[in-house]
Amino acid sequence: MIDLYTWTTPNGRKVSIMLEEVGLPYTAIAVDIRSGAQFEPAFLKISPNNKIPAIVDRDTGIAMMESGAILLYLADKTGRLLPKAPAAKWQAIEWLMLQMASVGPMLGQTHHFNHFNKGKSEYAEQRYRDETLRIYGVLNKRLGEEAYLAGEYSIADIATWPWISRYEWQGIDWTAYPHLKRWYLDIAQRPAVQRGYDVPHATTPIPLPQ
Ligand SMILES: N[C@@H](CCC(=O)N[C@@H](CS)C(=O)NCC(=O)O)C(=O)O
Repeated sequence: MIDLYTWTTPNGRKVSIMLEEVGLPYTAIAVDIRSGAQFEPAFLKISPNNKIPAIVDRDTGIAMMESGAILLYLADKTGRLLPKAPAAKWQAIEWLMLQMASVGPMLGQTHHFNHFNKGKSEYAEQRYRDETLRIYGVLNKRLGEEAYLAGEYSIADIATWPWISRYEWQGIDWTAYPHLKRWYLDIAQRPAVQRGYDVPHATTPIPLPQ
């Protein structure tokens, strides 16, 4: 049994989608980051950087923060969604690291400056919009070559997809990204993704570009 501390954000959804995909039993514990619940001392013991997601694996007693590390842990625990062949395995880790280092942090800045705080800084809006479009281009190119980021569906896709699901906040015109759109819509059809998206509670339906 896994305790998942989460909220309705892309980073939280990565882990609920993974848990749904591998079928591990888990309890979702809502940490409302709008009300400051991430700063509660009990939560900080599990997640010292005061961010969701975090897990406690009651089978092993292991507590973890950082979604990329958690995805690797769950893949290792279940033997699922990290390819076994060395080349594909390292590709999955490579694209997972790109998600953690670039996709999440840069698109997150776009949400901050271009969605929530428009008009505060023209420079930051331009900078993060350009970087978001550049990253969309990198992903689109890769997905024009492979069906999924590491060839087969893996934790790299699970880490990246929830960030792309915020494309409306990022002001994306899909015309330039047909391969990324195909991948996004394909993953959106997966029942485990649909269930994981609604954890810890349902918000709006998964957005689907035309
Ligand atoms: N690198 C972290 C980022 C986690 C993160 O940024 N979580 C956000 C929600 S998506 C959060 O908990 N923010 C609360 C805060 O910063 O106080 C991960 O991938 O787990």
